[in-house]
Amino acid sequence: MLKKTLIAASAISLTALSLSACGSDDAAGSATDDGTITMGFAQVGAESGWRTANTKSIQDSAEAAGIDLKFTDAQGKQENQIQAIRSYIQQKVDVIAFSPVVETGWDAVLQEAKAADIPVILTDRAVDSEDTSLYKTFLGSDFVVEGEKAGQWLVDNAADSDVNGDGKINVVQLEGTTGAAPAIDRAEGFADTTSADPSIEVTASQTGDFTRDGGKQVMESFLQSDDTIDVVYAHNDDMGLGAIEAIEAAGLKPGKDIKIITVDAVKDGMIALSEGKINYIVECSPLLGPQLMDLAEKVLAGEEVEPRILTEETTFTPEQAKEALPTREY
Ligand code: GYE
Repeated sequence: MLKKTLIAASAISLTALSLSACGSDDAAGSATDDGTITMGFAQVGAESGWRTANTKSIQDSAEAAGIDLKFTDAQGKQENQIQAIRSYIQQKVDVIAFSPVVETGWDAVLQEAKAADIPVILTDRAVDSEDTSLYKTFLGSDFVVEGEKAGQWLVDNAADSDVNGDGKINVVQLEGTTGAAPAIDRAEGFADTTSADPSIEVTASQTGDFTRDGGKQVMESFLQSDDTIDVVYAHNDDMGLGAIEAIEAAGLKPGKDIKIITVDAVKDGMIALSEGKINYIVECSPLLGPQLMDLAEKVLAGEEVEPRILTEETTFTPEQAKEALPTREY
């Protein structure tokens, strides 16, 4: 066992040596002599419109702030993110930031970063770890509140949402990536709020992995087994857009025959909302780049930062989407 670990460790450091050949020798955790900060960022992947906008925000703001950004796309796999973080540690970047694909399983690699004295900033998604000293701060949305807002809309619009007129509101839920903070929390917030109205029931719930295709496939199978669906609650716009395709293919009108509530408010979602195909969107802002760069600079300058920084967000009805669309950045 020990032998295996040693072999693995030396394999990693060999890779690291070749990676760091053109890097500097500065101590980790502080900017280089010329003041340039190197940030290693381990992104989840490119699963959704939200993620694309988030990646662009991070890349553009790093450039604007003069931060040297090393960026990896983990293609939705935790092991790839862990590998990327390990390589950033070996390269002695000044600061590591990442958006954890799932909540659990991060302690070991974050302990390695801490031992190397490299500060870590969580962006977008949380980790489920008891040791909060493993990261400096967590910048992102409150996903429970997002789920609550989605549920509240349904409670407020219950009379209009019983499309089948059977006195019950049958909701199917398209969940985000299993084990991801936004999937867990958006389900929880929605369930809490809708419990106020006993006529609302989640009759089926399955993951569509935050992708358009995933949402479409799950919705197709829901439609095949149930013709009493009143409402789709999708944990992101992309899955809602996939559900629209499935609903239209089944000869039904999205937004009318089946109500749709989503989270994110990216461009394609907002267009569908303005067309009445989606009924309500809870905003989740992907524009975390400027705040992230600012936090990195503060942390490296030794300034205290708040342990939790929340993103400000709103909600959109179709009318509000029409108004917002012309000036929407993403
Ligand atoms: O809602 C979804 C994306 O973590 C908040 O991930 C993010 C979520 C976002 O794939 O579209």
